[in-house]
Amino acid sequence: MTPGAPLSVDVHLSADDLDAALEHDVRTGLAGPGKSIPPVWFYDEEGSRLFEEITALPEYYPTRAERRLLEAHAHRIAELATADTLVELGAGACDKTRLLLDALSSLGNLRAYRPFDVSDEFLRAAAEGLRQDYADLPVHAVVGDFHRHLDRIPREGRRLIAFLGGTVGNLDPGQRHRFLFDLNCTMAAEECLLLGTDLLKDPDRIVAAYDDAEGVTAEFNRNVLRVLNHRLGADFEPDQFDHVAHWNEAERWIEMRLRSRRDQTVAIPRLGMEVRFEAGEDLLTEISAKFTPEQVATELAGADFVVAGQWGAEQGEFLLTLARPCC
Ligand code: AVJ
Repeated sequence: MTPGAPLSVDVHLSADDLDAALEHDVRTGLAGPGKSIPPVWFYDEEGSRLFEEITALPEYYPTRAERRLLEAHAHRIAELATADTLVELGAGACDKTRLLLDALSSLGNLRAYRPFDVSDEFLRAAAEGLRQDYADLPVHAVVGDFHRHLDRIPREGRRLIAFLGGTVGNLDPGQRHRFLFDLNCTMAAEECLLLGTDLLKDPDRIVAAYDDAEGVTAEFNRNVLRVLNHRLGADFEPDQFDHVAHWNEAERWIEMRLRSRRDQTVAIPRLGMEVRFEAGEDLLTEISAKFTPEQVATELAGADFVVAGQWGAEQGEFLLTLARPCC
């Protein structure tokens, strides 16, 4: 451990809580027809590594587009937010975090960084990485699930809460409303939310981003089956499922699916379950919604936020929106 400013980790989600959540998701998602599993289970060590690989693919534009927007506008965002604490929900992308930390610290305001994530190990690694360059910055990590523990994030300081990467698009409209509204309830009037969302564009480009030529996304998708094998003793054969990236035009979201190549039965002994798949039957593993700038503003307004700034609408690739609670 490097000496320097304090590092603390508050754990609101134990290994047992995670096991219980996985069990619940598998029982409700795999029992009947219309099978699905929430995307949070993609991200074991291998899944996180595959996601990092995805972000470097030529087809996967969102990460680069968001980084360019932060490079161009982080300073302005920091001026508008005048925050002394950066809270990051889903602390994945350290290089993007650094752009925000640098902008806040160049204004002389920065006092603390609070990454929030479901993975304890991941948070510790990210915090350690940052300490090389921000030796004096106190890091207070919080381990939790953003459907349940938003209210456990300490309210200390004047916070900028960043939710980047377009991850809010993995929630359906009802879940998004609830998430934004719950978040709003934890915020002081002068605090800001910085939200990253992928923009609606040519469906061919969107589909390519989720079905790359090298097949990295296909491996990322199948990896969720390996996670179920490791954690629940299931006997999924990942190569008996095809990767599908389907553009749902009506809902304006990408659906990632795993399509059974044949009739097969998968045993999940730890849950006493046997799951039957017919040939061609799909398991829905992720939705990733694409937005217009107006829609983002409308959804934020529906959760009692007002927009203080939007960046990226002209380029049409990706959007950053800064918002404040309105009352
Ligand atoms: C980081 C969750 C936003 O939805 O684009 C990448 C995850 N899935 N390729 C996304 C992902 C397939 C990504 N998020």
